[in-house]
Amino acid sequence: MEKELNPGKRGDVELVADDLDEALLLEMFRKAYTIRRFEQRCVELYREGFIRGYFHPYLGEEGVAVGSIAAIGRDDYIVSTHRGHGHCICKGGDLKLMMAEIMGRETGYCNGRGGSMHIANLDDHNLGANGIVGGGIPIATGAALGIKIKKGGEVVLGFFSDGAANNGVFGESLNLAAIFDLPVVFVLENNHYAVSTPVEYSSRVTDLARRADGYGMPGVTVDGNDAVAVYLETKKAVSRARRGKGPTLIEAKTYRHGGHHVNDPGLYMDQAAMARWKSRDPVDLLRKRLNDDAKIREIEEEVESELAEAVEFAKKSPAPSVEEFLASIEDY
Ligand SMILES: Cc1ncc(C[n+]2csc(CCOP(=O)(O)OP(=O)(O)O)c2C)c(N)n1
Repeated sequence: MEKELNPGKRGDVELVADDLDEALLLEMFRKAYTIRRFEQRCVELYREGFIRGYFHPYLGEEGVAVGSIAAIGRDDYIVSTHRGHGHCICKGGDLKLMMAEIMGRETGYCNGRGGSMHIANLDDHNLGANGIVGGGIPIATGAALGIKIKKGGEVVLGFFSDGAANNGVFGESLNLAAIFDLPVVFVLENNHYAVSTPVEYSSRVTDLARRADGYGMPGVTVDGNDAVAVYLETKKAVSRARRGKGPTLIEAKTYRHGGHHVNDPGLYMDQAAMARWKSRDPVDLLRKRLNDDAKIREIEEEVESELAEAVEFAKKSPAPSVEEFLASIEDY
């Protein structure tokens, strides 16, 4: 298991925000800032015609990926969603390979054939994003079942959103995970909309963590814009999973900064709610927790140059060839 950033502060003693050391907070800030800038740059590249197909920004939701993935180690697994760039970056994704994949280039994570919604990276134990809404929930459960059968010590974080929580696989997966005490944490990113359908319309119970009761597992609602709050809750759930006590459902409440995908102006969104959530921007909240302005500037500059390199790399990379594509189909 990789060295923890907060050694000695685990176990049965409950962590509080003040226990977090500066190195961990700086790392969280770096990740949040990277997701923010990576996606802002992708939106520009989309408008310039370098990215085609769908692109679902995670802008505004960064606190969930940053906080939850900081609470697991390199050997632990994640399963992502169609809005998955943040998860991928936090699990160690290489910006060059991500950018190349999103631009459909041969050098990308899936040789440019998966695009934005299908980035997977087994080296980082990232079991992949998924264009099927809810499709990742049983994958996370299956991975946790595999770990249990092999008597491994890893845990799985399974990400999905409020719309996905209304799919049938949600019930089947949570029930199975509960009865077998599987080492999985279900991270429900409640961004309040499934495309244009508000959660108040699709569910009578809008605190979706309450659904955990029906499956016999802890359910907790957390402020998804506060990466530290997400980290602390995930740490508890991960510790429980590692002790063989089974799954937890964490509902992280958050809000998209715009429409469902890059071409959706999101006119149906509640603008007052949007302004409230934006006033508690996840990247700014992390920045405010840090005291070292010089270090913050240094991180921002490093991220900017890493991002510029990634864009350059992707732009210079070739598109996949038709011959190779056809050969790869024959390999199946
Ligand atoms: C099984 C399935 N049904 C429908 C769709 C079309 N679709 C794509 S995204 C989406 C909304 C998903 O909402 P939610 O789970 O809340 O995720 P969010 O986009 O809010 O992150 C839908 C219905 C799909 N991709 N897969």
